[in-house]
Amino acid sequence: MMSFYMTPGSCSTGIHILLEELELVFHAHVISLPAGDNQTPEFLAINPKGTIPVLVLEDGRSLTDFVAIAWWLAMKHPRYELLPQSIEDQAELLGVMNDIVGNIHQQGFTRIFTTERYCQNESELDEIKRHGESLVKIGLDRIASKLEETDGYLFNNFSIADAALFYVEFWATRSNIPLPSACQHHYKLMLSRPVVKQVLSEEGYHLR
Ligand SMILES: N[C@@H](CCC(=O)N[C@@H](CS)C(=O)NCC(=O)O)C(=O)O
Repeated sequence: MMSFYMTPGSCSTGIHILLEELELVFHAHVISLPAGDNQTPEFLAINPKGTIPVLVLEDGRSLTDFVAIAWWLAMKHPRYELLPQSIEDQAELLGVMNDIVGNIHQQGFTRIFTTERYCQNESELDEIKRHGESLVKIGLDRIASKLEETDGYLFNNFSIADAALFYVEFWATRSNIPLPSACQHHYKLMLSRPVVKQVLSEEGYHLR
């Protein structure tokens, strides 16, 4: 069986959604980031970068990083059509996912959630948080422009990119960062998917 290393309410929620959309059977290992579970020798042997999500395949190989895991899941299960048809659209999708994970998450939200990592001294905390919020807003506006060209989901039909967008929208709503209206619509559309509600509930979030 595959093993999935995850933290409730983190970026791994997006991969959790994809695993459930694909109706896959896996063993879930909860990693507590505040407790430092991601820095233990056991975890670093699985992912030397010390990050979640990680998907360990049945042959023992570890897949790390959101975009790589999501892409592997989609390619491995083509029947579920989690990628757009043309390779040009697929390439564009990878660019959008890199923007979400690389910029909105790793440049923006990390400054909000782990502000101390960016500080030389405490007086900089507020400024760094505000910088993070501004990067998140700019990034979400960029994604909203893409959403305005389509019919709800980023590439018309539900794809792996929507799972990435969902987790940053989820974080934005919980951090009181307003979503642009196209993202609000996308967020509601995602919440209307039974799997998304189920995953949030399994991870301890009961949204009404
Ligand atoms: N490049 C990784 C980064 C993922 C990431 O930053 N995950 C966070 C949780 S949302 C994490 O593991 N943080 C632990 C740390 O940075 O120490 C990916 O794309 O999956």
